[in-house]
Amino acid sequence: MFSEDTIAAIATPVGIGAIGIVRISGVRALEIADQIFRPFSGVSLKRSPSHRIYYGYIESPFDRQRIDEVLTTVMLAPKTFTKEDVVEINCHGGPVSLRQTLELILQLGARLAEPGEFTKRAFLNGRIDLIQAEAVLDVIKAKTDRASLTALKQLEGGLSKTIETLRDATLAATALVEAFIDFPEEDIDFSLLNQLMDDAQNIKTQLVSLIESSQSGRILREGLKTAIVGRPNVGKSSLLNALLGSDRAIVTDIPGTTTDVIEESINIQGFPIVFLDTAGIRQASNQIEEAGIYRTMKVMSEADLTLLVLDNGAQLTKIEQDLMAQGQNMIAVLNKCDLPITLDANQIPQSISKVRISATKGFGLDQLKSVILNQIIHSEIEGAELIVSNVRHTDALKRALNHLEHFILSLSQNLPAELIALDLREILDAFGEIIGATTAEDILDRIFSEFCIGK
Ligand SMILES: Nc1nc2c(ncn2[C@@H]2O[C@H](COP(=O)(O)OP(=O)(O)OP(=O)(O)O)[C@@H](O)[C@H]2O)c(=O)[nH]1
Ligand SMILES: [Mg+2]
Repeated sequence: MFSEDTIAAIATPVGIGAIGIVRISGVRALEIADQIFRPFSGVSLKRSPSHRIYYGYIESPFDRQRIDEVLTTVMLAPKTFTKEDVVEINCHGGPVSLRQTLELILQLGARLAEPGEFTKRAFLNGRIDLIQAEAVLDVIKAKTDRASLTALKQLEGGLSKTIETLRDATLAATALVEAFIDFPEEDIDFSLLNQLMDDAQNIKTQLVSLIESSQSGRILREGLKTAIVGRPNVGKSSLLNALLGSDRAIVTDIPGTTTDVIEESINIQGFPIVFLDTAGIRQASNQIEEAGIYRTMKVMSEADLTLLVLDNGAQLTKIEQDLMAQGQNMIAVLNKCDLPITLDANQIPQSISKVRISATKGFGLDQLKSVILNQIIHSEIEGAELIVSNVRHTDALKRALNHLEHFILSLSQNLPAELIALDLREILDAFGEIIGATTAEDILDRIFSEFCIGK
């Protein structure tokens, strides 16, 4: 792609920092920068070597007003992020000099970049594929070291390579099947059919393992949604506060203190865990409470994991037993273990893990954290090379798998080649969509609009 216009944006966050960067990309990047940059060396950027940093001033070409003392980096195409000419101006990190510098650049004919437009150009100019473009966003948004590492691996192209290989294998199979369409039945070589079946099974194995990795991938990306539920006053908010190590939620000895959902994240061994403290469940005594309990049930139904907090100093109630009966992915947290024990733990179903804690005294919390991790995170995530962490990718992979299974079935039933070729084309489309070879414009727009301006 060759883009006519030159784009510019402030690439660093709003606010005050040691430095702030204005980035320009496009054919006019150097010409525009030369009009506002007064280099100490006196040599214009156009005549200076690429991939170097130059010291000087930003000055308005209109009234000679000096705006900032800066370091300017020149990067000539094609060895740049966008594969276009790029100039980056490192200003002092105050909002005024950054804004004034950007305004001058825009007055001189650059256009303000849209969110993600630099990355979009990198993609459209073939420097990175769509998986890598999305990984750029994931690196930026990663909540923990581990999530960042997974995104970096995708940026390096690991997943891209795997999808490319699968796509090539499907392409080879398509060529074979299409040859069958052109040849009369008697000429068909049956060993080729067997070969086709083997190849399809191979692709399937890889697809299944990629799809399996996506559960852990989603957790790395978005965090494990963990609902904290239970009767009023059992210590749900105390537990949230203990896990966070701060007094985030209001705790009182009045039942019904929490009326809305409180969401906070912590990092357990590199996994972001999002805790949702909820209103206690009981027969509601007013509308606010009723609405709160309704939300609790909703949060629980959408969560990856539920911590059912129980009061160790009380008998199990009917509500709690009902919750345990329907609870999937549930951990029973027996709280207030610093007080005398009344609760009969044998009444808790075997299938539910039990952890004894005291939220206020702080014991049992480490054990709870490790039970949380064990419950959800499959061991294969440790050191796993490839993790699919993007819902868009997972959906396309699932679509490919459906068609592949249909293909395998059709092949085993000796259905006409024309028919089975259709499935292969759908699989090719799905792979193409993931890497961006056949992705519709509106999907691209949606992906890049999630970025911030300047990236
Ligand atoms: N002894 C003891 N008291 C606790 C413990 N955890 C919580 N409490 C007390 O139990 C009372 C209720 O605690 P909360 O954390 O507000 O309970 P909750 O489940 O959030 O209650 P609601 O928001 O009303 O549903 C407070 O007085 C806490 O100090 C514990 O481990 N041991
Ligand atoms: Mg509470």
